[in-house]
Amino acid sequence: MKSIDLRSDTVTLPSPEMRQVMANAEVGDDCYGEDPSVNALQELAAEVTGKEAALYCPSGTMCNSLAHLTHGQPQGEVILGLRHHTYVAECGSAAALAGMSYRTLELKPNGGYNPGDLELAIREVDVHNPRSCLIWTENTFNVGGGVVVPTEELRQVRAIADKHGLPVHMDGARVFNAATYLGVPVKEITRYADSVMFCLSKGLAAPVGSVLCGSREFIQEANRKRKLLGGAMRQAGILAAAGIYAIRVMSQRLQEDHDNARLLASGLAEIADLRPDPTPVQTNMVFFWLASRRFTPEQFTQALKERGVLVLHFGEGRYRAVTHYGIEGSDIERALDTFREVSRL
Ligand code: TLP
Repeated sequence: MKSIDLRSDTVTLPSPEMRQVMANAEVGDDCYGEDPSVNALQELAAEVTGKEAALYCPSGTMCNSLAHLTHGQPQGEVILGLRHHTYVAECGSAAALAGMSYRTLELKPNGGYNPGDLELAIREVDVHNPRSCLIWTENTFNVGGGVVVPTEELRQVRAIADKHGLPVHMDGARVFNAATYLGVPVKEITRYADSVMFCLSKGLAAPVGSVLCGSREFIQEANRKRKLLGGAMRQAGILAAAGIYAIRVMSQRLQEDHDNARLLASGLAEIADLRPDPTPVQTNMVFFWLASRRFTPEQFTQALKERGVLVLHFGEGRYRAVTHYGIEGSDIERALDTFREVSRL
């Protein structure tokens, strides 16, 4: 029986067509800038995000680390949300790698900052203070429920950043989901940030990789840091070719994932013991709570797993199910049957 893996959209497998494109990719040594497929991916990523240049990296975490390293400096400070992925799930990279401290703020449910908090978080220039170096945004906002940060919020952040001469980075791991939800081109969202990273290996279903985009100067410097981190690859075009296919083809099917997520959320809402997050589902993520104390999180996820459904426990009795390529409407129906069965145990 097919297992229905809803733990993340990172579990997607390449389609037969994507594998074909990879097999036929033209390659070269990317450290000499000679891999035509990597170059083509970087040009496409820059065009899609409306930036001058782009850099292909092994992971989203590395792209975000490069943003910390390139915008930041030792004794600097990055301003970010308490529940932003780079703070909660990237091993403290700004501190560990870039020598910076974190100024964390509570975010609004829509993933935006309270403008007053943001202004106050920016340090005065004083010998005692860390230097404010960077304002972070994340879109879609993962832990916030996969919500799309409203454009007005991004505009406000941009205005405050400009007032204080600070750069803005967008962790756009799932910015194609945000663009699908809003029905706008990706560049309409990324225009409010100086740099943006997006992941090819999540909803876009490529096996590996993320892209960091920004000004030519920024990317040139980030390229040096990528070398430092050991992220410079050689015949990476085999992977980059999958990335091009992901952007061109796989980005067109994300609405299907969003529809499936809504179907799942409305089914879960009917099941006793389960409480969906109050924020309505916008993209491909469904968060819910287990109200009953009959199961520990381990018992609950195990009972589902034994019946072929995988979800992720996000801590404190909150769970996440993510829809993605490979999950069909019929899988959602089967997953709901399984949730009903487990809730009757
Ligand atoms: N997120 C993964 C896990 O780390 C939880 C997931 O399954 O959602 N930014 C955001 C917003 C992310 O959600 C992730 C990965 C990353 C960055 C890091 O990307 P990778 O995994 O490519 O390093």
